[in-house]
Amino acid sequence: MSKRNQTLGEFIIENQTSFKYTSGELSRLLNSIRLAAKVVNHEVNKAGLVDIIGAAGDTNIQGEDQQKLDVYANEKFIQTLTKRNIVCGIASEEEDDFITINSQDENHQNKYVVLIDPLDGSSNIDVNVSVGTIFSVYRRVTPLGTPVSLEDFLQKGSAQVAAGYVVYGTSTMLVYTTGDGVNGFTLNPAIGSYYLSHPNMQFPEDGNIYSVNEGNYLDFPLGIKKYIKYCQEDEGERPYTSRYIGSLVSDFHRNMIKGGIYMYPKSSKNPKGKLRLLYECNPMAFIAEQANGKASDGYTRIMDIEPTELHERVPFICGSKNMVEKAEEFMRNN
Ligand code: AHM
Ligand code: MG
Repeated sequence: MSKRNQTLGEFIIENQTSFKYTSGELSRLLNSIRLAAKVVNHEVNKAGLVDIIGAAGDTNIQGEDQQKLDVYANEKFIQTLTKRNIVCGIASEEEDDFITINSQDENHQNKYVVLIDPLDGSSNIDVNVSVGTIFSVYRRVTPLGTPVSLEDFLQKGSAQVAAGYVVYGTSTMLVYTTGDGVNGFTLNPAIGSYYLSHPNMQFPEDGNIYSVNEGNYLDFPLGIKKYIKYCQEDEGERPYTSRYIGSLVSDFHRNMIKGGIYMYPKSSKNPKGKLRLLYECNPMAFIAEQANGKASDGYTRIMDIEPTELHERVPFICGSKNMVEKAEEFMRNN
């Protein structure tokens, strides 16, 4: 049962028995994410103070400039997750290939794989706008005792056992699900503890916010164009409000609290969509569904898509159920 004034550590321990694989390992895994997020948070907050902002001069596999904090966050999450004998492999948006983890003595006995976008929306750092971390956890499908393999990572979103995000915003929050609802915890920076601040988070069924990069409008599929026009029509609750931060975690977080829809459709610039199925869309879809929302590529439930490669991209429509269904209706009919 969720209680206010409960720390994340207490909540994880109290709720670990409601998780269907009750070995305590998942709790330890969430604890390590909580710790790494605190370290990254500290660094993100210093971004304006120290000479850490700006590109590191490296380009990730997606051909995008990496920011220094991307590199830092990537290292911190990987280090923290590697040390604890829980995770057998990590795939990161910032790494070309997955990382195999095996300590000398445990002979590939770890059960979980983690997929992570260590610092999403990092182009916002230089201008002091919120960024986030997104993570997704699966049980491996290959036998214990063997090295982790690609198929352990290429699982459908519906097989996720946990997912969450951290938003480094006006306050820092960690929001996660283990398939039993969604809870949000706010970091008290003076003490360094996260407190349960948003128990049982739910998307309102309907909303009046739409979030999309309208600069790409001319390239959008007809169904999306017509849905955007529908959002702008003067009828009933409409026109809706347009809000786009350009930081998925922040746009999602606002929409979950206030009711809204986020869209990143395909366009000629991003013919398959921009967002990554494994690091961004699946974890957000799991959280959305656990919070009574919906996530789709316009036609198919995100979590039903069979992944074929680690860095795969998909169109993404996510948010309040009725709004996503309306957008899907426009996609089907156009
Ligand atoms: P990133 O992982 O390189 O940071 O890209 C993902 C981000 C999302 O957070 C955000 O919603 C989207 O890219 C914004 O893209 P655009 O600037 O094309 O609107
Ligand atoms: Mg990202």
